[in-house]
Amino acid sequence: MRFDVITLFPELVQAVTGSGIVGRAANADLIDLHCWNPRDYTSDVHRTVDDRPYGGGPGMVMKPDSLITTIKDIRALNASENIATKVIYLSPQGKTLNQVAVKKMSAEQGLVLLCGRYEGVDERVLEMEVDEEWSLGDYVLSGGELGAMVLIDAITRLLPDVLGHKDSAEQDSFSDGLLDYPHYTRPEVFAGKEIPAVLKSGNHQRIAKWRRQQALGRTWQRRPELLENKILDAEDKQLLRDFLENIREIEDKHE
Ligand code: 9D3
Repeated sequence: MRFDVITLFPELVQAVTGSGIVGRAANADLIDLHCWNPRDYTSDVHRTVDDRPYGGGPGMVMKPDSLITTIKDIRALNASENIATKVIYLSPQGKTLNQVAVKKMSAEQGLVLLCGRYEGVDERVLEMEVDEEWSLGDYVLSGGELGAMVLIDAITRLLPDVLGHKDSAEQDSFSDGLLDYPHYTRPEVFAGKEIPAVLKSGNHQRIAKWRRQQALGRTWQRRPELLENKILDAEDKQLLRDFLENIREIEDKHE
């Protein structure tokens, strides 16, 4: 998969390939990350990429000309290599990113990730060249670079051959819309706290059921909206009922 990132801070974005799973994927040529600095597409001596907003107000806006030229250059290069291209703008006005959207993006051949700085990008660039607009969530960042890095990370780990099949992306809790179950490792007793006995039972069916029950119960407690559109089979329903009955017993004991 090819990522072309348009950014005033290429060294920041390149850091995503510096370590971990994305680093390994880049070294194995499973992904190809290129950064494009719109400053290199300016023609004035000051290499100006921003200007004051029409209508007044605070802050600056990214000028359209160098951004359009950059995108056209990327499109031409991708076309010459028969790479289909989708252009994504990271912005607070976009839909909030989720795993379903990430999964769809992972099927693309090439993604152009446009990162804004200042107050954002001249709206005509979005009308002319942008296919999708995505946000990380409802809080204020200083630019789109972290969004691009988040996308590169989340997409890369879904690509064929990036993860070993053992901890494959299929096993991720979010791929079936539930939160994860709790994890434990040695020592068996830490600060006086024991691990759940079932995890030492050696009964893999019981362990799998317990984990499923924990995933269902924690999702119900912490992110109930995730269960709203989810169809639970009879076994899941019973596991959740038992989980809820259990916490009620524990709550009663504390009264
Ligand atoms: C304080 C500036 N705000 C005025 C009301 C608007 C604003 C402009 C530009 C807020 C943030 C930004 C820069 N943010 C991004 O480019 C961005 C972002 C974000 O801020 N939050 C969540 N996801 C994203 S993706 C890109």
